[in-house]
Amino acid sequence: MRRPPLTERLRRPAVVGIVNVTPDSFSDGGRHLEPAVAAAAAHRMIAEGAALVDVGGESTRPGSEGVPLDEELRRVVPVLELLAGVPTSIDTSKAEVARRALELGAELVNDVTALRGDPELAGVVFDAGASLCLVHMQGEPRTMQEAPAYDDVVSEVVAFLEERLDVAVAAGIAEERICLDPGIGFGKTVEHNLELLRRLDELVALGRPVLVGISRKRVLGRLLGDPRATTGTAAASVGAAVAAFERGASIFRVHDVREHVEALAAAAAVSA
Ligand code: HH2
Repeated sequence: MRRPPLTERLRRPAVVGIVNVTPDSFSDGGRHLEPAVAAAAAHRMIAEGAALVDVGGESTRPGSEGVPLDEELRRVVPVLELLAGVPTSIDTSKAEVARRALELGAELVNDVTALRGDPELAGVVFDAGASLCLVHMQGEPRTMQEAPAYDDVVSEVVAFLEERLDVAVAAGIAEERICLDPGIGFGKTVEHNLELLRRLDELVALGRPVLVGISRKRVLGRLLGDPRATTGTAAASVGAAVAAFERGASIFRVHDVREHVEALAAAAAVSA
């Protein structure tokens, strides 16, 4: 029997903990390369209140190159094997990585290419009855921060996600299994990112849960005055997450789980 859609089961606000099994992720690169260390971090995040942990084996930070399939599998499979019974998602654009992860119990595929990277991925998500996160990105990670440009970033991101939602639904994936993500930092200037959060209601209006991933991203360091920052602080991350929550975001992909869970619980109590 197919499980009810994860995107419907997550209570708002839901926190997703990030476990990057990569040597080069911008914030936690190298920390979780040992499977047992990654699994322990995931268990700690769940104990701190994460609804899900997002396991990824390929960095998509600005400037990063792709990772070959074998290497991505080598990184994530042992971690997912250790996480049997823990609610997980897989951060990948590769159909084969998604397929293995779903076999090992992952419930959601988090695809930063929004089904543009691998033509087989939609079928893998459909066959498994999995949930899917569609993310906006202008360009590709290697070059996306070179000169991001939009006429109106919000209407372009909304139109893009609406089109990708149609593509996913046409591939048979139930709309109730899909969440949408404006892709903070994926081909955007500081001002583009802020405008997307300011007008998040326009994305929420598409009727699907909105996921925001701004945790420790460079936009946060830059808005605090360092034009060359490559990361932001946990405190700035929490502030941005609460602001996004107030504008309708439902799911928060974060490194600092306890801080987000507590801050969002307080914000939710105030707005209840
Ligand atoms: N951001 C990153 C990776 N995956 N997925 C979603 N849905 N939304 C995001 O904003 C998002 C994402 C990049 O951040 P991180 O995983 O911390 O770093 P890296 O890509 O360097 O591994």
